[in-house]
Amino acid sequence: MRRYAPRIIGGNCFIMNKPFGSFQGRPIVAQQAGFTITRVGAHLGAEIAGIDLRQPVSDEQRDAIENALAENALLIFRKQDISSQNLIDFGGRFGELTVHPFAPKDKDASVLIKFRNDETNPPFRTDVWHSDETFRKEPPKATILVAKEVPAIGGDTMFASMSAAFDGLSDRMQQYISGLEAIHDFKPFRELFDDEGDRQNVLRWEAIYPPVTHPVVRVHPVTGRKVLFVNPQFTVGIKNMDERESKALLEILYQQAAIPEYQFRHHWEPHTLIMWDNHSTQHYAVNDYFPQRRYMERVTIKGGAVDGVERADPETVRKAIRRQTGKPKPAHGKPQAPVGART
Ligand SMILES: O=C(O)CCC(=O)C(=O)O
Ligand SMILES: [Fe+2]
Repeated sequence: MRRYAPRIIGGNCFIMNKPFGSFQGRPIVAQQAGFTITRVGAHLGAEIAGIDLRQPVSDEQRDAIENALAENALLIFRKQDISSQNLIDFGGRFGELTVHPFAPKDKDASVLIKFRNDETNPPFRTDVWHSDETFRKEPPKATILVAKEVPAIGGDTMFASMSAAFDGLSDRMQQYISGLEAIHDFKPFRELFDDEGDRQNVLRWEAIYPPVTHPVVRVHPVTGRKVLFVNPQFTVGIKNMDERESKALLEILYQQAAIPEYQFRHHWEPHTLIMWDNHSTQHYAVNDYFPQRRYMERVTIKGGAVDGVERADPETVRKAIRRQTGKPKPAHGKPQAPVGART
C-alpha cells in the first residue's frame, strides 16, 4: 500500500512526495477548538498552530489539547514568547503542577524548573533515555518545556513512542513481560550527594522517595494502549528476578527506545514550547552543544497511579502480529537458486 503519491515539481528531476490526507489512520491535518493540528512524526509528534499561549486557555481549547496529546504524544507550539507565569498558568490548566525534588528550581516559584546550561554548567544527566520522575509512585502525566535560548548548533531533544516500542516487540516477548514489575529509584540524583555530610541528606530523601515498583507494561489511562514502561535512567531491576536475568532483559527493553523508527527528533528554536505525554514516551536531551548556552523552562503536571497489564492479552498480541504481517513486502525479489558447482 502506498501512502505518498510522487509529484514532479517543475521541469527538472526534483521529486517530492505529496502527503495524502491521513497517516496510519490519523488525519495529517485536523482543526479543533479554532487551532490546527498537523501530524509531523510517524509514531508521535504534532504541531499546533493558531493559539497564543500568552492568553488564558479556554476549557474547549484545554480539552482539545488534551485529546491531541493523547493522540499524538508530543505537541509542538512554535513562536510562543511567553513569560514564566504564562507557562505556569498554561501548565496549571492540565492539573496540579509538581515540584521536582532534585531539579534546579526558581526561588520564587518552586514548580518552575530552570535548565540554564553553559560552559560553567553542563547539563546534568538528561542525556539518558527516560520518562520523567518514574522514581515517584505516581510519575507526572505530562511535561511542558519552553526554549528561551538555544545553541546555534545542537541541543535537540529526541523522543520515542513507547507504545510503538511495545508493539514492535515479538509476540513472545510481549507475553513474557506482561505482568512483570520493575523497580525504579532516583539513582542518577544520588550523585548530587557526594560528601560525608550528605549521607544523612540521602537517607532523608530515601525516606520520602523509597524505591517504587511499576508495571513493565503499563496501560495508557486515556487511549488504553500498552506502553513499555522501563527506562535506563530510573529503573534498577525487575522484581523477583535473578539480577543477571533482570539486567539482560532490561538491556533488551531499553534498546527499544533507541530504534529510529519509534523516534521523533525535535530541533529547537527560541520560544518553541513542547508538551509531552509522560505516560507513553521517553526522551533524551542530546548533549552535543557544550559550551554553548541553552536555557529552558519547564513545568510538570502531576500524574496518577500506574496501571499495568496482569498478563498477556491475546488480542493485543494478535494485533501486533497482524501489523507486522500486513506490511507490503519490499520489491527486492528472491535470489535465483544457485546453479552449478561453487568455484
Ligand atoms: O533539556 C531537554 O531537552 C529535556 C530535559 C529533560 O529531560 C526534561 O526536561 O525532562
Ligand atoms: Fe526529562
